[in-house]
Amino acid sequence: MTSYTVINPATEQPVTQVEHTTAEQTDAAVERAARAQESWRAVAPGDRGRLLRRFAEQVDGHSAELAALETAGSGHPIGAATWEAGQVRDVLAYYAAAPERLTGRQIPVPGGLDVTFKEPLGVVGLIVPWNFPMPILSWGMAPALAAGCTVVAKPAEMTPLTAIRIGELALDAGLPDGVFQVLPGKGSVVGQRLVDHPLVRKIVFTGSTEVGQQIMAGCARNIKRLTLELGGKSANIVFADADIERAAASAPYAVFDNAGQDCCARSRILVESSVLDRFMELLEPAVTGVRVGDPTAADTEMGPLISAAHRAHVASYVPADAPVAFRGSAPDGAGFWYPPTVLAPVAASAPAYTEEIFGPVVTVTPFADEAEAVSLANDTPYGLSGSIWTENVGRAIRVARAVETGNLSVNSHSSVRYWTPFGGFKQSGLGRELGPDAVDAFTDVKNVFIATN
Ligand code: TAP
Repeated sequence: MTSYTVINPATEQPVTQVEHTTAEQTDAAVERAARAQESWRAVAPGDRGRLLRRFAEQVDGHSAELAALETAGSGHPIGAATWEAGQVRDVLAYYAAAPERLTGRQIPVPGGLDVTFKEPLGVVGLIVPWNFPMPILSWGMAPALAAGCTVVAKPAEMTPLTAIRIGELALDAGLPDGVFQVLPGKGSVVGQRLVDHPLVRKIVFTGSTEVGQQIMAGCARNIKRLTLELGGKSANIVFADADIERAAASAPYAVFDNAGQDCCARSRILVESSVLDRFMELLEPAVTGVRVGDPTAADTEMGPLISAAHRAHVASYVPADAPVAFRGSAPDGAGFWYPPTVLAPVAASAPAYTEEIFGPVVTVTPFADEAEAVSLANDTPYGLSGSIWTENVGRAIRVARAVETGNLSVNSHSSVRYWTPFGGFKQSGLGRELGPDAVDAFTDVKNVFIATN
């Protein structure tokens, strides 16, 4: 059996060693999940809700421990990691109310009665990336469990620690054996087996568009249900009539959150030409003011990148002749540090402008008018997120409707609320997570006609 040494990205020191799950162990876990599903779906709705609330309480009671694990294993600043553990608790508590609301319909038909049932799909395979190990795990896990599905989760190879601990907390909360299992290991082994195994009825995948394409092809073999949350190259559009001070102060947090390792990162700032100079003047202190450093310190805003290889990848977007307008700071010495970096002016063909960087690098591009802003924002195969800054409410709505992306904020850089739907347009994904309807994605509708004559 092989194993993986989890490395602290801020110190480059080993944290712990985690054994890889094999393909045979993955099959055994899927079979256990399929057996557990028979009884889990039969648990009375109120009791299923109660168990999920207890699971939320367990997470809440261990949130400091989970946050510290994430800081050590993923380099997230402790403040952010604490929020992420709270997100798992809140998502579980939100979907704990769903089992008692999984209602079907009664449809008028001649000669009888027609009713529909929302039946749980069965075993769900949940494949999670390394950038937000806790929240993304919870977004699939909680509604699937609420629907009466059982879940086999595969965390990213580099960041398995919090998922493993959350799996233990599920058992402590009283979830029956086999209802929620966490299998650390490789995507090419555990992830692939979840995609291929006929007893896994749905895959929830969050990760790169390239791997998402392979997974979609794999799911086609068994007509497996699929949710895909993929990459992004989102725009932050600043109009001349906006509150430019607020727009500039917020812009670093729209892209450098989690060191830019964020699918919703607004990594292209588009600014109306007439206010470009003023915006850049205001952006510089906002960028240099981002507190980058020791992720265990309470006031740190940005930590390191996940690995040396990822840092080299991010750095490749900023070659020696790159048009660096200004950059923030980053510690020297051990740790996979990279400073917040602003590139301007950039060519429309520059990889930093066209590709998802997944690091703290942002480009700034001017536009002449609303039509050009929309056209630039849409000139990408992705469509996940974005922001619009304007004081004109008509324009805000017009542009929000015109930008081909799933999640937009006006005069804000916020991205995800667990009680509103989240997901991508175009190559950023398929299906929606979160919000009041997310449980439906883990059920199939069964239609039953009962003759009365
Ligand atoms: P990927 O390399 O695509 O990996 C994501 C997950 O898939 C990991 O658990 C990985 O396992 C697994 N995997 C890899 N190959 C697989 C295969 N052949 N079959 C099944 N599973 C496989 O992405 P990443 O680098 O971890 O994450 C970054 C990407 O995720 C970015 O593009 C980012 O935009 C996207 N992302 C999107 C969202 C949303 S909500 N849209 C949120 C976060 C991240 P290993 O760890 O073993 O490789």
